[in-house]
Amino acid sequence: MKLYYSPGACSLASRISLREAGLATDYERVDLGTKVTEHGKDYRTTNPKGAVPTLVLDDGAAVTENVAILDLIADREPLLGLSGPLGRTRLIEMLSYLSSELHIAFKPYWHGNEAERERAAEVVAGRLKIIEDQLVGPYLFGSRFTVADAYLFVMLRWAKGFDLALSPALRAFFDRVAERPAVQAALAEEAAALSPAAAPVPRSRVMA
Ligand SMILES: N[C@@H](CCC(=O)N[C@@H](CS)C(=O)NCC(=O)O)C(=O)O
Repeated sequence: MKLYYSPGACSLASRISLREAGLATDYERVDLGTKVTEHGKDYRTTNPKGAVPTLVLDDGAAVTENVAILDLIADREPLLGLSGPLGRTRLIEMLSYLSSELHIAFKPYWHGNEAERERAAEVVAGRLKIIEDQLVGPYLFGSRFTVADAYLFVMLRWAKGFDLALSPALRAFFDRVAERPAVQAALAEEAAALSPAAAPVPRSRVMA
C-alpha cells in the first residue's frame, strides 16, 4: 500500500492508524500547493480532487477521503474499530462528524481573513465541546484506541498549533495519544520529511 500525505495534514490520522495497525505501507509526500509529489508525479493523476490523504491499495485501487480510509484500516485491523451491533455505525458517525464538521471548521485558518478566523475559533470550540461530551475515556469510545482517536488527535494538534484553548479533558486526551509509540513514530517520520535534505519539492504553506 502507499499513502499520499502532506506533513501535519489530516493524512497524519491515516499514517498513525496504519502504524497502529502494523500495516506495511510506503509513503509519498505531496506538495499541496503545486500538487506534485516528492517523486515529481502530478498527484491529480492519482486523486483528481488533489487533496490528501489517498491510500493506494496493493491491487492499485486508490481510496480517497479520510472517513473511507480510516474505515478501511479499521476493517483490516478490527482492534482499531468498534465491535457490537452498532459498532461500525458509531465509528462512522464519529468519523463523519470529525470530517464534515470539525475538520471543515479549521478552513478559515488557511483560507480566511482575520474576522473569519475569529469566528472559526468559536465554531471549533463548540464542535470540540460536543466531542468532549461524548468522550468516554481514556479514549473516545472507552479503553481501546480507534481510528477516530487518531483523527481527533490531528484536529487537536491543529487547535494547539493555532493557539486555541483546549479543555483539561481534551488536553489530557491529547497527551495520552501523543505518548503512544505508533503516534510518536508517525510524528517523527513526518518531522523527518520536513528536513531540508528530505524535501525535494518546496514546502507548501497550504495544509488543509
Ligand atoms: N474531503 C477530504 C478533504 C481532505 C483535505 O481537506 N485535505 C487537505 C489537507 S488536511 C488538503 O489536501 N488540502 C489541499 C487541497 O484540498 O487542495 C477528506 O476528508 O479526505
